[in-house]
Amino acid sequence: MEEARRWLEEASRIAVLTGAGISAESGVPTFRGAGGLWRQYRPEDLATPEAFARDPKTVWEWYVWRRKLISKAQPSAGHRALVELEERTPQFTLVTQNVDGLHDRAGSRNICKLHGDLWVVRCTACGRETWDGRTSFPELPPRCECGGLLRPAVVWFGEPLPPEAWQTAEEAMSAAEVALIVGTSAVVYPAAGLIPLAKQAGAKVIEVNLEATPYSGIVDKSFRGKAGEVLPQLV
Ligand code: BJW
Ligand code: ZN
Repeated sequence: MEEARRWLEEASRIAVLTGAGISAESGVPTFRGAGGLWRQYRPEDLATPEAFARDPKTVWEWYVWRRKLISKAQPSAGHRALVELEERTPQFTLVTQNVDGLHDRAGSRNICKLHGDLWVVRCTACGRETWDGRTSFPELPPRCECGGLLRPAVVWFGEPLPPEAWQTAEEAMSAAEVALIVGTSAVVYPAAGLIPLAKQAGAKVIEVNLEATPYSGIVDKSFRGKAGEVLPQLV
């Protein structure tokens, strides 16, 4: 712990990668593991363009359920510790796979959203993107002014990541002296590939997770614990 604390204190370039685990203590269910199911569906079966094409109403019902839940949730001690780390670090990039907006609400600034944003909708016909904070809709699926179906502006399986966000993430991870990986199962690519990328580029890699991940063996320090408990100790 002491050594990892010192790495974070002395580094002037830090990149962080977060996943659903950092929001678990805010009461937002993770995708995999206990509590990952919604009704009888697995997230992997809902977070696809095929599921949306087949049954947009059910996919939207899942997103509306999550919107309601997240709108009532508060950022956790883990989110807040990353704000503090950002404030004292000259070059800091927070790369997140999360779409919940809790890093924004905690006060993080330099956020790179790899999988989009739950609070943004995109028209499947005209492509227009707008911020949309509603937690209930008069009809599902909701429609754009142009008449087209709206979808959440998130990245589903089989879809490309936003190229600009991906480039920023790769650059930040390759340039980092310390990479901090928090609350991700590290099984979804290309995001998980940022971990070996940082390591190969020479960063000290610190992992914080309740459980072991496929990369626990290659990182420099692996802390098994809750983000909301470990991060405040590290920062
Ligand atoms: C705690 C905690 C606490 C709990 N404290 N810790 C290479 C190999 C194999 C497959 C592929 C590959 N490259 C691409 C693929 C295919 C696919 C993929 O990765 N599949 C694998 C699953 C096999 N990837 C894609 O399809 C990606 N696109 C792509 O590759 O495009 C290529 C392309 C190019 C050009 C044209 C077209 C295509 C897209 C991936 C999109 C992922 N989308 C989702 C949904 C987002 C929207 C939404 O939220 O609704 O993103 S899926 C879901 O998984 C979500 C998450 O961001 C993502 C990662 O999950 P995460 O965050 O790691 O959460 P969990 O639940 O898995 O883990 C939580 C962790 O927290 C656990 O480890 C716990 O222990 C821990 N934890 N409480 C600390 N308190
Ligand atoms: Zn439209």
